[in-house]
Amino acid sequence: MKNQIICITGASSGIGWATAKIFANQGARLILCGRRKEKLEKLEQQLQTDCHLLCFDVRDRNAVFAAFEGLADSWKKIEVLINNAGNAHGLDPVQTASVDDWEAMIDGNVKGLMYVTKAVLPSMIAAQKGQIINLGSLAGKEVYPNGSVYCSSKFAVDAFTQGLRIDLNTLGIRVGAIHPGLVETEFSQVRFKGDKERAAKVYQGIEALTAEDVASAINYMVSVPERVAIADLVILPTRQANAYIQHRT
Ligand code: 8X3
Repeated sequence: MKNQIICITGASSGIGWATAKIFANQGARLILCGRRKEKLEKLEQQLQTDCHLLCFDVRDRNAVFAAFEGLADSWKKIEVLINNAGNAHGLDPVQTASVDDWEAMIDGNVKGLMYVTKAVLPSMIAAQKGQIINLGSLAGKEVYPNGSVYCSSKFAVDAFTQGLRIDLNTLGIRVGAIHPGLVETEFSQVRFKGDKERAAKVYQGIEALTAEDVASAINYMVSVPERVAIADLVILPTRQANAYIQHRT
């Protein structure tokens, strides 16, 4: 992994941040993408490795393509892409949910992930090697009440991952997705628009995964021999059986 160029979207918090740390500790060179420049700079200061910051919103198609086209030659050969950026907005039935929330999820989790993938692919295709890991979710495997559009966005990530693996099959590029269940990050605070109390309830009475748990599974997907492609990895807290059954005490 030493000196490999690894690009992480949504690097400024949660799973993205934890993943950046784990790769930095192994000497990877990191392209850290996020919306918040100050947060990215703060992260960069904590990492003892060569970093390049790209500040854009994955929903902004032109900004995404411009960011990757503008990379200096020394940063162009991205070997691993971690498509981590994405969020949940709201937890409401279709009939009362906000259309703005829907757009934020579809534009970011689905279209944004597709833009970044397409923008990064040319250098992997030229090298005839590379790896793309998409952050799916348990919500991309099971639909739960009030999650119709968030789940739709993650089902789309799952389908896109499968399609991408088919399309890139002759090119030596590994494609996989990781699907976490409950992870205690800013996820629920974003979903509930800053309502910390409501967010805290999501993790009450159950030991949720940490961002570091997911990051170490991503590290595993990247660290296996090149002949091995971890295609699909569901990771749950021990006390979560599926989207509905969680043992809380
Ligand atoms: C996060 C997992 O199950 O809360 O994507 O939707 S879940």
